[in-house]
Amino acid sequence: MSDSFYELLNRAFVKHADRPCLIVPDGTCWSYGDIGRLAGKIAGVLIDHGVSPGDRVLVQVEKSPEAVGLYLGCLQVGGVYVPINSAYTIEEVAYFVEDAQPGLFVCRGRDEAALRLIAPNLAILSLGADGTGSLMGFVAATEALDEVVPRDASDTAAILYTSGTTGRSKGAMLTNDNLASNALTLADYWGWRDDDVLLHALPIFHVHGLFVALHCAMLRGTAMIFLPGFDAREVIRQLPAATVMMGVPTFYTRLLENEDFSSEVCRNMRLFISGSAPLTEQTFEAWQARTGHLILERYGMSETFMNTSNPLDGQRVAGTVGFALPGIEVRITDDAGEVLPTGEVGGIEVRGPNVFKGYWRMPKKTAEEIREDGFFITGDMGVMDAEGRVSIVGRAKDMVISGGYNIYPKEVEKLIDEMPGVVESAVIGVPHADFGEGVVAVVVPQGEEVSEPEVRSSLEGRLARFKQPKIVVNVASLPRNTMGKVQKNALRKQFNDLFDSGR
Ligand code: MCA
Repeated sequence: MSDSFYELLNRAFVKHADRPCLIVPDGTCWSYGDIGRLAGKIAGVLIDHGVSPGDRVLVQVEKSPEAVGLYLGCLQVGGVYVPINSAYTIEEVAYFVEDAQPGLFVCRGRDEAALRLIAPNLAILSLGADGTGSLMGFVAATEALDEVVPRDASDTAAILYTSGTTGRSKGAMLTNDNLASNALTLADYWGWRDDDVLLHALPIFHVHGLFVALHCAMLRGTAMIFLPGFDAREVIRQLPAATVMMGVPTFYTRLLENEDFSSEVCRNMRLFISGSAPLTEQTFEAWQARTGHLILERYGMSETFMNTSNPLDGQRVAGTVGFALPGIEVRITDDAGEVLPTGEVGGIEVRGPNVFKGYWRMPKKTAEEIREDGFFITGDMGVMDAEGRVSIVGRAKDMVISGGYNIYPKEVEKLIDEMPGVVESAVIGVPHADFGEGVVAVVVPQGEEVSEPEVRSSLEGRLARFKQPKIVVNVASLPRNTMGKVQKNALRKQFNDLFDSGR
């Protein structure tokens, strides 16, 4: 048996073949046997389309059981799975095509024609039946692959793109060992039970929904209520049948806003997990008051999967992300990498089998962010107490987290600065009741003010909607320090209440 992570999953699929795996809202149920067979058939199609071990399979599709099958089929043949956000525009996708150098692109049927224009030589399949080369169409006529193509623990199994401070996305190479070690650790740490039912409403192109959620359930052969996205009413309808939910803080605040949400709805729940963005103490407390449950907050990144977690049984403390997971080391350092005394704020660094092997085709960036002793510099600022409990207090990187998505201001500023009539801009995140942080563009116009619709229309088709500023404000000049650097802290302070003021 090789070190392919798929060996582990496949074993669970065979063992639990008759158990439900994915239950979709119309009641259709895919058993583990069904999902394993679908993966095997998709693996056959991938091989027929020339995918060899190590080849990147770039994927931009909607969430569906078939999309899960595609991920698994890709693992089975030793391909490198590269999922990208379904909200990305064709202009954004062009970057990933160029950077990932995929052997195959699996897309939505509706995007096929545009993709063929930007990448005429790329092998392209649409996932559903709506394209000219339909992957599911081929599945019907393909023999399932039985074996798992052998891979080493250190071979890359997936590349997840994370936006960079320079505006260029970096592909984090995640190995079979990264996937396996974190999945096994989490299923254990969170006490995954044989009768757990996971409510899955997250997207499956990020670590949270794709790896953390799917892997815990799949390793233990437990059912998932598999929703296409987050809709508070549908989640409330489904929650009584679930025992575990994973979500970003926006899930929790939206549920609390709903009058039909009560402790009765949560009667079978044993665990609510939150991550991808800071959970406020206010939400933690409101959740406890309404449901009696303490949300378990944990902390991870695309480059490292999960690093820390509040405990299953011990005390869950609001505003903290808990302890380093078993087998993972976390330290707080100063700029020079020296470990700081307990209680002092510094950079969070992480080492363990969860840490990625580097950025795809960016050895220099990798060397800058992974120290020689193996610690990864996360870019988050934090503090650790005497017990080892970690709290995150800020970010060293200029980044906005909106509804669990990371948005890098540079990428937005670059496009706004290109607009006629704009001298320069600064993009910041300020408190937003729904998304945690909302994107604001502070613009210095050349003459007349630059309006929100003007900014929106110039970004349309170039930048995913979720990254676009929700508010545009005009100012005469940007505040700068003596070195000439824009003082974003001053702007964040100035516009802190912008989303409260009825906009
Ligand atoms: C949607 N919109 C957003 C966001 N999502 N704007 C800002 N921030 C967002 N996160 C905008 C759309 O562009 C659209 O704008 C309008 O809201 C409605 O879009 P819709 O798709 O209907 O939105 P929604 O369904 O209400 O989505 C909100 C959401 C979603 C459910 C919070 O963003 C979501 O599922 N977030 C989870 C992200 C996630 O999984 N993150 C994990 C990554 P317009 O009307 O202008 O078109 S991080 C990770 O994996 C790390 C490692 C970790 O530790 O977990």
